[in-house]
Amino acid sequence: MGFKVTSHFSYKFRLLLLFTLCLTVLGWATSNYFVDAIREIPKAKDFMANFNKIVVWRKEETVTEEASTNKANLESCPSLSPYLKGRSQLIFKPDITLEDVQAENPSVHRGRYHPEDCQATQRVAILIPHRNRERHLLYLLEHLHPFLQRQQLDYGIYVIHQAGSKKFNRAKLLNVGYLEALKDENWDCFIFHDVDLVPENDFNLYKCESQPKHLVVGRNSTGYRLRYSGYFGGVTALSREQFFKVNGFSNNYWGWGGEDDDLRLRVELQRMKIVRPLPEVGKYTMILHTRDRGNEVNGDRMKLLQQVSRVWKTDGLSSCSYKLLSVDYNPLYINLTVDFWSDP
Ligand code: UDH
Ligand code: MN
Repeated sequence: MGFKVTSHFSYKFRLLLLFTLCLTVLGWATSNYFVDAIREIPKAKDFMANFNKIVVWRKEETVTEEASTNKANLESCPSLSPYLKGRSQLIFKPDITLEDVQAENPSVHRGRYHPEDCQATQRVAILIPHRNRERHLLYLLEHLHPFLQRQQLDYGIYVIHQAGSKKFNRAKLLNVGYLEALKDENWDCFIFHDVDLVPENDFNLYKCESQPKHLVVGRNSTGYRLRYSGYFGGVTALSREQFFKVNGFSNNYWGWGGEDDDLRLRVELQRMKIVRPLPEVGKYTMILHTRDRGNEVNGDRMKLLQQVSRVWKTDGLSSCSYKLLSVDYNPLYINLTVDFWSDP
């Protein structure tokens, strides 16, 4: 019995000893591990912080990815926008400011807009040659922004401002507008737009067709009749390819007149045919003005018009040299200021 108890005790004792030994070893091993782990905590903290950032970034990426796939997946806008109103009587408020126009067009940023609910069928750049017509520009922006949004266009408005007070060159400014706007976006269509012509009917679509389009069928100042047969001035729409094909405008028309007829001849030389909207649709209000200083009638224009077929290939986009003084992304338009008189 005594032996049994002793042997039983010693067995239990040995078991306890073994157990304690195991615990000690385990304790020592894990304490080492925890010390290491604690030493690693700052790193771990950093890692977690970065991990969270990565997670956040991933989330943002997914959102933007979704937005862009959504944009890609958006259905095309209908060929005729449901927001069109038809002809409207234009009112030019004398006390309106650029800030008012900005407030009325909250979806326009840096001169650009695109519809949110559908994919526009064309990306359209509106090019406006400009000098010293701030009031006209304000009225045009006031009417054109809502007009273009009603047409569900993906568009940008460029104002090409001629620096200095020497002879004005509308055509060359428009060439600059085309070349510079293409650095922002691969625009499908270009609208060459006088600053003082405001469209009255939003069925006059600011889009390009398979042929160059003349949009000013009539204006209030001419009793809404075409100024003369073949007139191709005021507001025209040519696709990127059509304008490139004719080598753009001539750069050699200084002062008023002829550059628009020159463009018509270039178009005809390429066997393209000018199209126009119906008279009821192609109606414009011209803001009345007198002739500007620096834009006197160009006495050379008839002579220049006689040599179009000979010079069009070498005079145009391919030879347009200019000095770009500034590019400003204003809220309602992109302003390019250009100097033609100093070296580029
Ligand atoms: N332009 C300017 N500043 C100028 C000259 C011309 O911004 O100093 C631009 C502007 O976009 C204008 C376009 O060039 O709309 C065409 O010039 P314009 O409006 O002077 O040409 P338009 O044929 O008139 O309309 C010519 C003079 C009319 C005198 C009428 C007197 N009864
Ligand atoms: Mn005018």
